[in-house]
Amino acid sequence: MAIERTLIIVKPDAVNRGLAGKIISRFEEKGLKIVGLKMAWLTKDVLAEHYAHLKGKPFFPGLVEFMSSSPVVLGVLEGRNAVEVVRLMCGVTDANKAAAGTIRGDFSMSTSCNVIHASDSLDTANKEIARFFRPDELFNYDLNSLKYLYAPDELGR
Ligand code: IDP
Ligand code: MG
Repeated sequence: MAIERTLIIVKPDAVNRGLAGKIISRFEEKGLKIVGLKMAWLTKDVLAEHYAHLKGKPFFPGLVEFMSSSPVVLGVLEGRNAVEVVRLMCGVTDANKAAAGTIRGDFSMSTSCNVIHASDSLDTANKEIARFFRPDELFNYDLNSLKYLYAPDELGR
């Protein structure tokens, strides 16, 4: 399993409920490296692109309205198998069905206002990172804890 990067968005419900720090902490505690982090107010245009796979669904207009209702926090997380690890940490889309211990399972009861977005595949992650972050907003640096996070043979680079 290679070192991957994935995109997260702390959604408006989480920002407004004061959960942004707590949610980002979970990823740090897990051992994921933050290589990009910023706040932005997403436009309806970029959201239509980001949620293009849902265009035509009855909840689509409400989703775009919700996601553009306040600033969000965007992050790029790096780690071994990061795309799958972060999705597992978030839990399933319908937060009522998300397992306790996952972010959605612990912080939301909604299918729509489910506190966090995470890329669903490596291909999607690459596209989403490029959608929201310029190259100079992403950082390559050594995490001092790296040698305690993985065994030497697990580091594929
Ligand atoms: P994901 O966020 O778990 O990847 P997607 O199917 O990609 O789920 O949907 C994107 C977002 O659209 C969800 O996180 C949620 O905010 C919203 N959404 C998805 N399905 C529904 C629904 O059935 N009703 C209302 N909102 C939904
Ligand atoms: Mg999705």
